[in-house]
Amino acid sequence: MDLQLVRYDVDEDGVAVLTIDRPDKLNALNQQVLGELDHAVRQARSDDAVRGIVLTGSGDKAFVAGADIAQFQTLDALQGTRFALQGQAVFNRIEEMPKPVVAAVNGYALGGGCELAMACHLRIAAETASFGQPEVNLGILPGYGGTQRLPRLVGRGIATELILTGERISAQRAYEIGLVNRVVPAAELIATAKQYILTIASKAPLAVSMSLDALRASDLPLRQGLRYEAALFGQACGTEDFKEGVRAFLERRPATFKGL
Ligand code: CO8
Repeated sequence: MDLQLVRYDVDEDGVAVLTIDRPDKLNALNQQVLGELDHAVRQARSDDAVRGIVLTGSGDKAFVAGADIAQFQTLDALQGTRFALQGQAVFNRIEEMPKPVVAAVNGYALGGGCELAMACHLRIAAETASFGQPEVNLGILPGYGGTQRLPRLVGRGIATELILTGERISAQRAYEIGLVNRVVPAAELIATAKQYILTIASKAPLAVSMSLDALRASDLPLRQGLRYEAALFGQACGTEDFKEGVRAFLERRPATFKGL
C-alpha cells in the first residue's frame, strides 16, 4: 500500500514511529487516514524487527483533531453506525497489539483523536497538548470508543463531565485525572515515548504481551479476570524466558531474553 497520509519510519532501535500526516486539516481522521493507519499497524505487528510503536501527529499543533467533520455532511443513521464500527475495529487492533504502543500527543487530541490516544497502551503528552470529547457540540456522541475507554481510564464521574460538557482540558489536567501517563516539554516528546518502548523492549517479550492481554481483561468481572490471569501466568511459566529470568536473578547477572 502506498502511504500518503501516514508516515511509517522504523529507527535503528526498532521503534516504529507512525505519524498521521495531514497537518492542514489538523490530522483529522478520514477513511483514507484510517485505512493507512490500519495498514501501518499491521505492518509493525508482523515485522519481527519492530519492538513497539510510537504514534503521533504531524506538525506542532495537533495530534488528531478528531474524525473528519467534512465527511459528516452526508452521514445517515446506517452509515454512522458503519463508520463508527470501522473506526473502532482499527482502534481495537491497536489496543490488541502484542507489542507496546505509546501515543506521543503533540497537540490537540479531540474527539476521535482523544479516542485514538486512549486505544494506545500508554500516553505521553507535550505540555502544549490538550484533550477533549467535543462531540456534543456537533449533535453526536463519541463513536470511536470514548464512552467506553474514557470511564475505564479516569472513572465514570469525570468521563461523564468531559463527555457532557465537551470541555477541552490541558495536558496537566489530563495527567491529574489519569488520562495521560506523563507530561513533558514538546521538544522531549518523541524521545520520551521511544524511551518507554526501549525500556519495555528490554523485558521478556512474551511476558509483556501476556501482561497486555491480561490488562485488557480487566474489564471482565473480577473472578473471570482472575481466572484469565492465572491461565496466562501458567503459560508464562512454560516459557524459556521465565527460566532464564529466574536463573539470571539467582546468578546475579542481567537476563538475556529470546521471546521464547
Ligand atoms: N475535521 C475536519 N477538519 C478539521 C477538523 C476536523 N475534526 N479539525 C480541524 N479541521 C480543519 C479546519 O476545518 C481547518 O481547515 P481549513 O483551513 O481548510 O478551513 C484546519 O483544520 C485548521 O483548523 P482551524 O482553522 O479550525 O484551527 P484553529 O486553530 O482555529 O482551531 C480547533 C483548532 C479548536 C482544534 C478547531 O479546528 C476545532 O474545533 N476542530 C474540531 C474539533 C472537533 O470537534 N473534533 C471532534 C470531531 S467529531 C469526532 O471526532 C467523532 C469521532 C467518532 C466518529 C464516528 C464515526 C464517523
